[in-house]
Amino acid sequence: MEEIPRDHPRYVSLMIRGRIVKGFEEGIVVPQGLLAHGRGEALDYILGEETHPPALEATRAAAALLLLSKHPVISVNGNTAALIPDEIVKLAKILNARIEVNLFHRSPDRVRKIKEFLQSKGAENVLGDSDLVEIPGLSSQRRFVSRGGIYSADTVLVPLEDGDRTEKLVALGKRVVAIDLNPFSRTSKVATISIVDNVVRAMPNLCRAAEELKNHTAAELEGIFRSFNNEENLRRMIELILRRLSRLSGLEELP
Ligand code: PTJ
Repeated sequence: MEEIPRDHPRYVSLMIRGRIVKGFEEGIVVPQGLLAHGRGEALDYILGEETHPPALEATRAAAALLLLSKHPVISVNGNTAALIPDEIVKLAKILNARIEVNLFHRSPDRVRKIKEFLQSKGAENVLGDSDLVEIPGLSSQRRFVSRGGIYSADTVLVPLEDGDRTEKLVALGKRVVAIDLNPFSRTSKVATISIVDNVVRAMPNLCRAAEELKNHTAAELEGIFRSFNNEENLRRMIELILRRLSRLSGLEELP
């Protein structure tokens, strides 16, 4: 990978871009994943490439919900495998959660590559390549899920998702935690908890929150989860974006 000067004003963003490109070269990320990443970058630019208080609150509520869950599953696609493999493995260990490779542009070869890549980072028992069943009513390739994984999960973490599946998972009675920089997306709107943040910041934060809340009682965790309102949280993120846009554009500050 080409060297990025440390003093470059966009050093972090370029390093992250490098991870996606490397993932693409290794057959983990699809070309469409590069486009999705660019969309994410544009939204993150508006957010100032930092985590905002509503996202941190959503992260804490998500940690509480995941700790309360009996059968949590972390769903992994090409982009998230390339961007945050260590955090996926770490969070799975903290939560005692399963990891499942679930792809929109599914091919047996990519599932295998992503599985092997996660195993090289210390993941155990990565699901997604056998004992598959179909999510009813879902036409995309994401419908193929593992019977012992997403299919029987009570809560599914979907970092960076494409919308169609979240609705179906919620309709099946599952709780969904989404990490998506787009607060207007269908995923963000229908998820139980949406963390509007970049996965590269949200996942380390989620690991920290889960570590911190791990020894809380179920009643305390319930309290944290129940006091969270996804619609209200998304509204605050959208207001924050509007304020930032008016400031960035030099227009009069919105009320
Ligand atoms: O690996 P596959 O085959 O499962 O395919 C993965 C992609 C990402 C190509 C697929 O899921 C897809 O097409 O996704 P979409 O519909 O482009 O949606 C991706 C969403 O993630 C968009 O709302 C982006 O704004 C958002 N996003 C992109 N990068 C990040 C992000 N959200 C959080 N952190 C990011 N780094």
